[in-house]
Amino acid sequence: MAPNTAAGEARTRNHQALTTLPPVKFYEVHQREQLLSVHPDLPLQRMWTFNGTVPGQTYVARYGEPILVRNFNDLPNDNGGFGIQSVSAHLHNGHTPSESDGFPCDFFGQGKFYDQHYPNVLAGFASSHPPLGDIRESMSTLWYHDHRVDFTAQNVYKGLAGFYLLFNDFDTGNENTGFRLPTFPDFDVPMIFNDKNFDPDGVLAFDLANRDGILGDKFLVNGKIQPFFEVKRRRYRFRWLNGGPSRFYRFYLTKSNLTNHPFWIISNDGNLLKNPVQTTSGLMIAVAERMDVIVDFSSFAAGSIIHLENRLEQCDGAGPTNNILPAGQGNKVLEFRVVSDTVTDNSVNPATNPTFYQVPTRVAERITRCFKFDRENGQWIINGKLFDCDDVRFRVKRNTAEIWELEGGRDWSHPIHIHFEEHQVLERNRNTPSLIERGRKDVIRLGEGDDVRIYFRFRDFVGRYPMHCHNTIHEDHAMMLRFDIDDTGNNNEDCDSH
Ligand SMILES: [Cu+2]
Repeated sequence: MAPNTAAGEARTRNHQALTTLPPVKFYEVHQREQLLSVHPDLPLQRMWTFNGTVPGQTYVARYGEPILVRNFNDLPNDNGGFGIQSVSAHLHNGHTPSESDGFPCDFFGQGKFYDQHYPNVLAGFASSHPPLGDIRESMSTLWYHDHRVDFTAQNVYKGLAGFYLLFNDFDTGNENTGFRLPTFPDFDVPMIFNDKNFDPDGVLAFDLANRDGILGDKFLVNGKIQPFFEVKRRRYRFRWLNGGPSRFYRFYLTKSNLTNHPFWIISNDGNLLKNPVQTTSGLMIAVAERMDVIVDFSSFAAGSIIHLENRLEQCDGAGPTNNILPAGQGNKVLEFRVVSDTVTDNSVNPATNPTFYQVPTRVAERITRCFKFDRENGQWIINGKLFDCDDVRFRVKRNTAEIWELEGGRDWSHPIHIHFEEHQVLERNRNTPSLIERGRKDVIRLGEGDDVRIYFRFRDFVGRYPMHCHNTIHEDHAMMLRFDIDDTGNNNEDCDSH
């Protein structure tokens, strides 16, 4: 399906699957400036939005129901000091044909629009597991954000991000059916975390000279600075997303007596784990990672206050120090206030060890490729090179499996995101990964000198996709590469080539 350039469409490549997976819902989205409050004590901020809100509208999507989003660029001429008025919206980590994926170089300017087709199909639907795919590869919590090459950090910092939730017959959004996870939206609440800086006049500020990573001193949840949230005495599902730009979090639920309230992790990067994993020692979230958790407030009396607290020390863009601050001395990002309503709770109790999805079995890989993430002359490189839109670093043969070995540099941490398919973490520093990391993921955390082996398949669609650091400052300076999926493949960047 060709682009409608006469009408102002900026898409340059044909839709791969619009006729085979026709959309059943249509959305019109206007990316535009909107004056929004981040805190009652600060002036209204000139945020860049999807349809007027930060975060942008939450998509409630279902497997088997393709949608089409028509994205208009209505951004203003005056950028207020940072941000660029051309955009490419990426759905992270949809199984999306390349031309709709929001490839960083598919950006388009003011007055244009771009049609993005989200098929909402399981990976493998047209290859390994026809016709519907493998239910174990279901995603739940996705997000979308601007991905404009060289300007992603600025544009997302200005507000261009939102949630995209995918449901199916098991993860239904209703606690009386399927896996019986807490009902959306009353007890299933997406939360995006950002840290930002404001100038002495209280206006949102972005340091254009910083190439290491921007740390903010104000902590925002869903676009508000350190808000409160009233909860009932029951279980909730929270979908925690680190929206960046650069900080790593380790979240604890701190009670007023400074002890921890344990909670359950059920999903990593939108992939439900095999079983819930309880934590009493917090939960680390790198930029772009999503962690779905179950928190049970039923043991608290009405009037109780619990803080969501980031206790991970981080002093600069290099990454966290890995010191854990004492309870009560971290960043109190959000205040939960328990209210007295008695409510029924039909959601599954994670302590009963329900089973969600097993990790699919592997097939033999065609090739192992190696990638080293490093720093050179104040820029960020992968295997010695900066990002270039036209440089196809390697070609993946469609419907084959690959192993990638990712190696971190000295002194720096990088959350690495690979578009399109989820990977399985086989080894981290030659050890079996933790229970939380053992599922499927799309962001891999590279701590100082870490090396990880990941496995994935590349199925169904062809075209260009990126791998990049999701510390968006690193990404923009230019820790990213382009790979293409086609029906031939090549062996570039294999482990023997460098
Ligand atoms: Cu990085």
